[in-house]
Amino acid sequence: MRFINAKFIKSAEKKSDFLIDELPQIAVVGRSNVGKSSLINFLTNNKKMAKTSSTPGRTRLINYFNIDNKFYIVDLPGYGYAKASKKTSANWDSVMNDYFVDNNRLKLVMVLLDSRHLPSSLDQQMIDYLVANEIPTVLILTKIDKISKSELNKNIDLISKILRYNKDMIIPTSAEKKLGGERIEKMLDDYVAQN
Ligand SMILES: Nc1nc2c(ncn2[C@@H]2O[C@H](COP(=O)(O)OP(=O)(O)O)[C@@H](O)[C@H]2O)c(=O)[nH]1
Ligand SMILES: [Mg+2]
Repeated sequence: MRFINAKFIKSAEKKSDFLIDELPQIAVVGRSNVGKSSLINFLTNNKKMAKTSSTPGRTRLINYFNIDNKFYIVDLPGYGYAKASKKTSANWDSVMNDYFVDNNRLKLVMVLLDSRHLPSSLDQQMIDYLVANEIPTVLILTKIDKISKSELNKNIDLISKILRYNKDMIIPTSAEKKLGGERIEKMLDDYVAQN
């Protein structure tokens, strides 16, 4: 791993807590339980960096991780948690909207999708929203250790067609088996360097 020094900086619950400084930000989104925290732990090579949980929906905060004093990885609250109340969902929408709109520090959003499944309507909505707001995105497929190579290739084809993403913007990963990290790092380096 080429990310040497990763550090948790802070959590934010609302707009007034947001971290704004000169460093670029790369955000991570996806439904609850897709593997956001595990991916961050994998990329930072620290099992405790972002809390992973088998109880979905518990991470309701925006968490900022400083990577080598070059950029932040921003772990955003997961969507689609069935047991979340209406009030919680409405609050989620408004905090996410606050985060995404007019955020000139935000350079890229990694949208995580479970490699075993086709994108849900919530995934589609998330992507449509980001595209409408002209925010660059890449798709990160998680948990590829749970499917065969041929199923994975089939799903990459389908996801590429359904969501209309070029395959070089779809990165298959496994936090469990530590696969795909180098491709992500290279891409993040490029985004941070260009912007
Ligand atoms: N087999 C496997 N399990 C994973 C992988 N990534 C995450 N998980 C599991 O999926 C569950 C949810 O992961 P978590 O990172 O907490 O998801 P989050 O809610 O999106 O932050 C946990 O039980 C993880 O251990 C992976 O690459 N492979
Ligand atoms: Mg999490």
